[in-house]
Parts: sequence; structure tokens; C-alpha cells
Amino acid sequence: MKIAILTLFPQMFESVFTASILGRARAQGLLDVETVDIRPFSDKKHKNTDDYPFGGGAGMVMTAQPIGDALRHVRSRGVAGPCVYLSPKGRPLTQDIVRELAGEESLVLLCGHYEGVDQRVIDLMVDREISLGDFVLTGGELAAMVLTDAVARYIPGVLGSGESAQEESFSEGLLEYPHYTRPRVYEGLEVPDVLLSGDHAKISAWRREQSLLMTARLRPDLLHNAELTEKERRFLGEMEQPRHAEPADPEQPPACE
Ligand code: 4GS
Repeated sequence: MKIAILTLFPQMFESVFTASILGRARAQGLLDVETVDIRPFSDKKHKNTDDYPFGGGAGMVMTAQPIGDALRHVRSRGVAGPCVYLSPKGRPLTQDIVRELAGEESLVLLCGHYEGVDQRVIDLMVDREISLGDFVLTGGELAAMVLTDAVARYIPGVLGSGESAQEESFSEGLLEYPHYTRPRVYEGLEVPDVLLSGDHAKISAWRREQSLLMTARLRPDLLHNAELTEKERRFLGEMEQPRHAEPADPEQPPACE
């Protein structure tokens, strides 16, 4: 997979794309990421890439010309995939979107800075606007790194076989069960007995139950789309009963969990 990243700060990407799994994927030729510095494409004498907003107001806006020329440059070099603009106005990123983008042969990621890019860049060149979430970053670069990382996990060979199997627990729409390793006792806390039992059917059942309980407690919103059996839905329904039986006292602060 080829990912071209249009940015004013290409140096920000170096360590992330050199180390660990992404570094290995690039060394193996599975992932081809190229950062393209927008600034040299500016036709201004001092290579400016931003200007004051029409209509006034605080901050600067990235001008369309250098972005347009940088995009034409990557297109001319055969990067034909969708142009994704990372911005808080975009559709919130989910694993479904990551999987969809991983199906493209290439991507162009556009990183905004300051107040963002001239709206005409979005209207003319951007195919998808995607947000990492409802918070504000200093620039789109970290968002582009996160997206690249998440997409790269889907490229065959990027993950070891053990790592890719884990994917299934999230694609079923539940949070992962808790993990334990040695020692058996840490600071007085023991590893649950079932995990030491050697009974693999029992261990699987326990892990599934933990996933259900953790998802119900921490992210109940995920349960609507989760793939649950009828029995599992009843199990969670029973867990809910005490909350209805004991309505919260409005005078008291909410209990933790
Ligand atoms: C995000 C976000 C973001 C917005 C970039 C303000 C600089 C900044 N990008 N998901 N201008 N959230 N971008 O906060 O993607």
C-alpha cells in the first residue's frame, strides 16, 4: 500500500515511520509512505503557505495554491487513491473506516495547520474528511500518523499471526478481555484461577464473559452493534436489573461505575 502525506512538517513523521512495526513494514516493502513537503510548492517569493482569513478573525488559513500543486505532483506520480483531510469536522474514525481505507491501493493524507485549509481545497480536492475525535490538535500530522498506523495493521504480513488474530475480538464489537502474565501474584493481586486451570473451554467462556461485562460497564454504546447470542443478551439483561431496582439518588454524586 502507498500512502502519500502532504504536510508542512515532514520531519515529524521520521521516528514513527522508522521504528517498530511500521519501520519493519516499510523495510519489507509492504508499506510505502512518502511525506511530501507542501512549502516548496508555494509560488510566493518567501514560500509562504498561509494567509489572513477573508472576513477577519484570529489565526491563519493554509492557502490553496501550494496544496493544489503538491497534490497534482503526487497524482502525476501515480498515487490515485482518495485524498483524506484530517480535521475535527470530519467523520469520526472507526475501525470500519480503517478497514475500508485499507482496501484502497493508495491514499493521500492532507495535514492541516493553524485554522485549517481554504475551503476550496476541501471542495475541489478532498474525497473524505476524517476526524480522530472531538478534540483539537496543533496540526493534522499526529492524526495522519494514527490513521497510517491503524491502516497498516490490515496490510497482509505487517502483523505477526498472533497479533492479527486479536483483531477478531474488536471486529465482533466488544472490548477485549483482561490479560495477565507472570508473576501469578503482583502486589497481592492474583491472576484469576481459571487462567491457570488448563481448561481451554472454560478459559474461552470466562474471557467472553469478561468481554461482555467490561463492554457493558465501560462502553454500553458498543453493545447495540455487537454480535451477541440470544443467551448473551439475556445474561446482560439480567446484569442490568439491579440498576432499575435501585434508582440513583439525585442528591448524591454519581458512584464510580
Ligand atoms: C484533528 C482531529 C485536529 C484542528 C489541526 C485545528 C490544526 C487540528 N485532526 N482529528 N487546526 N481532531 N486538527 O484537531 O483530525
